[in-house]
Amino acid sequence: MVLVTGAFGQIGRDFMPILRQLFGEENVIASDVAKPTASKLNEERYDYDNLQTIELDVCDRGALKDAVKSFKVNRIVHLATMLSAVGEKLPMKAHDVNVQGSLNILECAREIKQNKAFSASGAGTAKEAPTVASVFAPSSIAVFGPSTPQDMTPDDVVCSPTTMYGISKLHLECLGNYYHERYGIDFRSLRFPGIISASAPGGGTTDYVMDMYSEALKYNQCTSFLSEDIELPFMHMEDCLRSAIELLVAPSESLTRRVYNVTAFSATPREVYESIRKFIPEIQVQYEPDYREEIALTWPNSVDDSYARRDWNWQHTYDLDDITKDILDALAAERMANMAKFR
Ligand code: VAH
Repeated sequence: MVLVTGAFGQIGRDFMPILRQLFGEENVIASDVAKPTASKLNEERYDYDNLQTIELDVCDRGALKDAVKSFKVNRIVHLATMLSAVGEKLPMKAHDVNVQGSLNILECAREIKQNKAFSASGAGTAKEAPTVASVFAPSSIAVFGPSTPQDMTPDDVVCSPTTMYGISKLHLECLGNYYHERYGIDFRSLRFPGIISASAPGGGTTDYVMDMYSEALKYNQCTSFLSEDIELPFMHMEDCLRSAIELLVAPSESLTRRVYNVTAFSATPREVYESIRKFIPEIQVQYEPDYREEIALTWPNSVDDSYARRDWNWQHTYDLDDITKDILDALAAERMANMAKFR
């Protein structure tokens, strides 16, 4: 059984159908700190049927262990996290969820593996020992800090993050490597750039792009909370999910590391504006930097993901204009569907 934490978050909601297809609908259980209501599931058009869902707080190790045991979990996709901007507003909460939560997840993975070894030795009473646990948990380019080279930042470089989110993701990476080396846990992680998807819940610094798209469509004008020349790496949600699956199923012997940089392209708010203008020519833009600019300035302008492209043949497919067209079309279709509902 595959346990997904944060299943109703930005990545989780789009990842669930793919994981159910890969592992079998009956072998994936969706968990989140609060189950979405039926109306939210319907309203947000989650295309899941007969989905097993449980309410699970990753900060509650006892509840996690109970869930792992009762559902015979043998693989964990750990997506529960608090993003950068909200993490700077609530740093202690972000530490609980991102740091304590990740430790709890890896401890569960260690016990799964221990039980398997215990029952395989015949000494235990466990009848059906789960297979070897493996954990996929996203990291982020937020692990890099202002002292890291900001152009084509490599995988192996000094990471001195200056946000609670970045600190917690660096902790996840170090802990994942520790549990891999010491306990043999098959931990895999990707340092995601800004992920652009129509389902962005907000709370991220890179979500300025989604704000620009949705405002452009509604008002023919948009505002960026970052200055026009702040360059950051990005990828489309579909590239994000495909990279996660490709790493999840990559043969272990092809991997030269547990954590990989991945990206598709880099862009500035001005380039996002110019891309929108190709589809909405009359669009106007304002740049109103806020506290999130300080966060963005500590991150790379671009990252080098050549190890991912070499070890497991990573290739991105969406560039900026592809994303702009895809998201504007998706938002326009959503508006039409909502208008039809109220006719
Ligand atoms: C955030 N979308 O903005 C996330 C991401 C690189 C940024 O991790 O917090």
